Amino acid sequence: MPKVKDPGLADRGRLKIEWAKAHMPVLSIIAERFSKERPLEGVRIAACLHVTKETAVLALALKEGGAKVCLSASNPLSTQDDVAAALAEEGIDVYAWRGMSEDEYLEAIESTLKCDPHITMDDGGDITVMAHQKGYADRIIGGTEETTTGVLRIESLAKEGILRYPVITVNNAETKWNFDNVYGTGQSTIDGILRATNIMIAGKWFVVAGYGHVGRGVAMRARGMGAKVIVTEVDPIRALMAAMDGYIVMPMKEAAKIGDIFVTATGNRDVIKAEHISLMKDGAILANAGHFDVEVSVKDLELMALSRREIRENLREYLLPNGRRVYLIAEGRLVNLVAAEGHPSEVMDMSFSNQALAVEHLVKEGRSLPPKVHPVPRQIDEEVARLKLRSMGIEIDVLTPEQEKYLKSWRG
Ligand code: 9W4
Repeated sequence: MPKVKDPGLADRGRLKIEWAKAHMPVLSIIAERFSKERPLEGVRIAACLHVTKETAVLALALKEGGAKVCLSASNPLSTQDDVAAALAEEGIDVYAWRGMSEDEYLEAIESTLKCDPHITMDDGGDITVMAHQKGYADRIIGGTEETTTGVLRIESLAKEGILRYPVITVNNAETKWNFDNVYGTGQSTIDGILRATNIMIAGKWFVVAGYGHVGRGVAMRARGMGAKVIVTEVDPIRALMAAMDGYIVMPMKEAAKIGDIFVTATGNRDVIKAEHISLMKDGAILANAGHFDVEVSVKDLELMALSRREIRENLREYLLPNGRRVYLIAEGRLVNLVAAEGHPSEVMDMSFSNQALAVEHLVKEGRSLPPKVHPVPRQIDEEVARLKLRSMGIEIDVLTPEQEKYLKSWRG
């Protein structure tokens, strides 16, 4: 029996799902093909994913393909209760509500394993690990994993020699991580800052700490909105790339004195701490788009501040001993998830299309794959890109036979 917060929210959830689907053309094409070909007829899938409108489009696509889908949340705080209610009405076995306890969270995952799945779909590794710990693994044909963290955990199962079924790492598909990190996080980080503050970006000094994929996306979008963008880095090669992309590069101790808005995207801790905060201008705004909540030292802010106030939702003011005020968005947690809605549907379209096609691949080939971590097959990755281009009305060239021959000759 599905378990959601309030079945009465289903109508609102259905509208959200409809809106997401309208912006997920690739997954829609796949769903249509699935409904004709029914490649997942009789397949039971236990999925542990963030219960969002985009995940709903994926779950319904799998159902169109003939699968029975059991779904639990992959974070106790990320469930959209209206979406969960709508999915329950659509015949998905959902066990998810926002604010569930840690015990309820684990019970929900186990409930989906009790559906006796052929396939697991994971976001963070929890269901894959539990399937192995609780003796469900032997009946499972294969699994997929959506994130870097999950891939690392599953690789460590493989290294210890205890992984019992093949897992496809959707995270490492080109059409997933390139687009998630740069364009998804880039846009949704700006979105989170705007929702939390409603400030104007144009003309501001915008400091981006870290010039990996996320930093690059954030810097690009901040510049596009008219900010003067400064990048800080510790890696000389990345710093050079930022400089040649036209950004101003300097150490955080210098940037701290200039910035109006600071976004961290380094994957490391204490990137902004007391020594920087004490240099900042009155009104400086801090946000984190990197890992967990460690990049901005909230501890330092709390220790330094004479007082603090909640100014708006997700915006806290700290009054410093020097009389200046600095503002922290979403307690230093991921600004794009807490203050906005994560990646836009158009970006999830690609990662979830990889998921759907990876499941189809596992159903066909999984029994002959060794119990290892496997990349998404290149044809699937390219198919997703091709369908996305087509949905955007973009055509590309194809190699002539002479060009193919020429390439082969010099490649040897
Ligand atoms: N969401 C999340 C996590 C924690 C959290 C304290 C109030 C990730 C990927 C996708 O992790 C996700 N904590 C919150 S809100 C919140 C939200 N708090 C903490 O105070 C609120 C998450 C994948 N994804 C997209 O990006 C878009 N559609 C998707 O499925 C979703 C959610």
